[in-house]
Amino acid sequence: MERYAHLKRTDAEIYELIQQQSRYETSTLKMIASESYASLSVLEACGSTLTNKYAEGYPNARYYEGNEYVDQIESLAIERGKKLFGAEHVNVQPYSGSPANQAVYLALLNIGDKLMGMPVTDGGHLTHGWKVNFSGINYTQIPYGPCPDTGKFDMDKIRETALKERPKMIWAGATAYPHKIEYKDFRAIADEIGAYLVADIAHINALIIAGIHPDPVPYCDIVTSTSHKMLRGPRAGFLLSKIEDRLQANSKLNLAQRIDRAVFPGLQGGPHLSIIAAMATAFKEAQTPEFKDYAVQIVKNAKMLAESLLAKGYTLSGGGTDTHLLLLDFREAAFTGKEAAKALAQSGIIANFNMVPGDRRSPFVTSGVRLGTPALTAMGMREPDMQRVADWIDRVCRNMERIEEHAPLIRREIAAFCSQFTGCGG
Ligand code: DSN
Repeated sequence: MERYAHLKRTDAEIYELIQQQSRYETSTLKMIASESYASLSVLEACGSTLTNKYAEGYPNARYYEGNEYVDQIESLAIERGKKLFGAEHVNVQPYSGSPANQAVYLALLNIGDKLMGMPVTDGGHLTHGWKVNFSGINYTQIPYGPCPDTGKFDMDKIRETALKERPKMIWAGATAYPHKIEYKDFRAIADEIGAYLVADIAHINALIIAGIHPDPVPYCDIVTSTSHKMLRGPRAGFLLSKIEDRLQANSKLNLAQRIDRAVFPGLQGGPHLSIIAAMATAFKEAQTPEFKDYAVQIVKNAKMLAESLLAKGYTLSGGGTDTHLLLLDFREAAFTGKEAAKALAQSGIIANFNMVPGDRRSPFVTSGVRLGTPALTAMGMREPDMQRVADWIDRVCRNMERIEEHAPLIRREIAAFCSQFTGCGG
């Protein structure tokens, strides 16, 4: 049967918009660093009849009857997650990354407590204590970030801040940091002040799975993640943790129990079972050699893109990348990050404007553009393709003042180029 056959018949408007979005994505260069493509198997599980079921609670301890099969599905997701990450405890119920992070606060902190995290403007996430987010409204963020001159963390400076402020928890994680995060160093600081260490690996989980990025699991009390982004799973979140609480050995509930209680009933009601099934599928796919190749290629592609842009005279925050993303630094340019992102999108290169270390422009316009390679890698692109991508980016940036004239031609070239790649799942 034709895919989406029923939807096409009963809701042609939504069907057509989905088709258009799908065609748009596959005929442009999807370079938003937090996006990739879920496999068809993951999409099928997301669209399954499991969406009809309520199962508040956890496997074998539900508040509803009729969960024999969904218990098996959630248990499978948990077991696969444990194996994939080497974690003692896994919770697969968070609706997404932000609710997963919310559960961490509920499990570890009291309202008003101090935590150390990176402001959004330094490459952190909203939920790491940003002032307009619940995490900044209810808790006290002690900020840290990369040095404006090097674009990298200065661990001595981070330690100094931690010793002075003594936060109860430290976030190690980012949405716009192109370098490796050394969890071991963060753990040493956390140990000195008796703080919890929590990693948010939403952006880099596939690199950790492939063994090409330091592994947070041995060093962190809790690790949070999304299952979409480079993991290529459903739009959801999950939590990995130790079972015992190393800072409160005598507490009535251990760490794993506190995490589970924070997710349900603390924050959420019924788990999204179709999504949990899709997460189990994504965890299975992530154990294959093909997935590891994909993760390794993401970084090779990012490095080649960085090299090609540097060779053309562009400035990259931190001088390049060790991960899946790079930050084009337009602090000295006549145009803003926002103007560049718009011109790139008009030309078929979809990215987002982003603050860069030392940015003097406002977060609403910024001086940077964040570029990521997961989706292009999932489509099947390799290093030589990145050189072509760099050429197009360069053409857009060199012709900002006459972009209306140049964009249609570049966009047609990119659409023809993208049509050669079939690995995008959708
Ligand atoms: N919004 C995501 C990103 O683009 O980095 C993080 O959750």
